Amino acid sequence: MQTTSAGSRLAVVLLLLVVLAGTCGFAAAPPPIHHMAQAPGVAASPQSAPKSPAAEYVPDVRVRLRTALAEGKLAFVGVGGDIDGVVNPTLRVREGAVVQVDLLNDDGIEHDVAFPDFDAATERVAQKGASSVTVFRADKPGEFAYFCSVPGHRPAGMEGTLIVGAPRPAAPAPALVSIVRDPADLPGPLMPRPPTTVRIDLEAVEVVGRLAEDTTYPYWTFNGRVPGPFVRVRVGDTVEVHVKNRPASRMIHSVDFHAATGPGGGAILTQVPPGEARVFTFQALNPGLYVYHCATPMVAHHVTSGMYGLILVEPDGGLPPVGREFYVMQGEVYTQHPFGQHGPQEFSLEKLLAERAEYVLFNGAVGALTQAHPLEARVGETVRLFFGVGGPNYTSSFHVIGEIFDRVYHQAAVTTPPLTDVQTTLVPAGGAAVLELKLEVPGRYILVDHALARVERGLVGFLHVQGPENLSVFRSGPAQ
Ligand SMILES: [Cu+2]
Repeated sequence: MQTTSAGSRLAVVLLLLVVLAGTCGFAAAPPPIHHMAQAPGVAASPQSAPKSPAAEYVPDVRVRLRTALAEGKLAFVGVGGDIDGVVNPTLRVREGAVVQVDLLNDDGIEHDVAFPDFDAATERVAQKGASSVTVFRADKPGEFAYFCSVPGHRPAGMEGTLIVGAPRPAAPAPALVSIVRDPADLPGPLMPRPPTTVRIDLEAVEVVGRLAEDTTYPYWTFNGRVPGPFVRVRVGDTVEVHVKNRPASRMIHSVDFHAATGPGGGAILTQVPPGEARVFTFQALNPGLYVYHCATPMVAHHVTSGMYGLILVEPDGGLPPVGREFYVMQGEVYTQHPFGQHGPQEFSLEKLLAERAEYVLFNGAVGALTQAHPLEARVGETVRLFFGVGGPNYTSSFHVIGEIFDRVYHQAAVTTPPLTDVQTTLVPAGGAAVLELKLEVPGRYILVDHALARVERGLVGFLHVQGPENLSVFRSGPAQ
């Protein structure tokens, strides 16, 4: 056991290094290290060579366990998902999955959790409330033990089974409503024209939608999606905003356009009870990219529920042409149960007021920009991201792993020359930025808030870039 433990710690250190390198974007293509250090005296099998989980960045499976002392016995107890509350839960993962295990010390006794068949273990943690994490690839099928490696704890009850193989045939999942806005769903640049009147229709839709795998949340939306529709007008245009509230709604809703000049941005004129409609009109005096959001008390509750979007007021002559444009917004969700809990989730006012989000999301749901709608582009294109933060509370340190923003219209000030060559840009709650990237190298780039703990709460997106390799810009191995 000692040799395994030493190997495991080395493995954890190596993993951390590799993961950190990948995180900060300075890692070249991962060197061919085995993903786990071998226990001393164990030869690496040739076919198990380069499979660094760091390349995955986001684990395929995340398991959370807490330690517990009950009736004189020690145990692990599952947290969230299918294993919530289960003592020494049986963990099932598919072969090849990158598995992250979070261990929370909940009894104040020193523990770890070890998966010796995968040379993986967490650090030992002794203080109640302390945590440790291990990551490994489940690279062989079968049934394996996991347990606490502190002497005496396994016989005292701290052990369970990890099954690696074909997933259990799942009961047919109920069709969950998606509220995700496709980031490619936005109108194109406006043709040159004199100022005109533009009509916008917003409908408040309260809908139980998919928040994460097997998890739902009572969203409040504009037009059924998060964020609401992307609105595009030209400076000088007159904007006529029609706000409808579905008869089935339980709440009053409204809209505050940051692009409007006038009290409340329209909020006072648009408080609309269920089944009714309101109209207000503003002239778009200032070019820029602006947030709009519901402004009915409690405003933060309406915003966290999904009621935000962006309006672009194009400057005279529009923005310079680019290959593709995308629409992405960041927001937080405050649920009573912790991140990862399956089933219907309910809102927590206490967590909202404490600004302790359980979920932090791009375009409304976990997986919105990784599974449902990754951004797709080609080498040689310049892409423009219209990025906004609905919030309601968190500022974003927005970053694309593996890329550099060639131009940043900081604070979405499109009438000021853009900053050039920026790694990470701050976008405040209720603010936006216009970001441009020239794509030189194919591969998968990762949209994050560089407050990276938020990745663990769902805040991650992919930008897939197809096209020929560009070895003079980026290559494995030495220069030639
Ligand atoms: Cu509302």
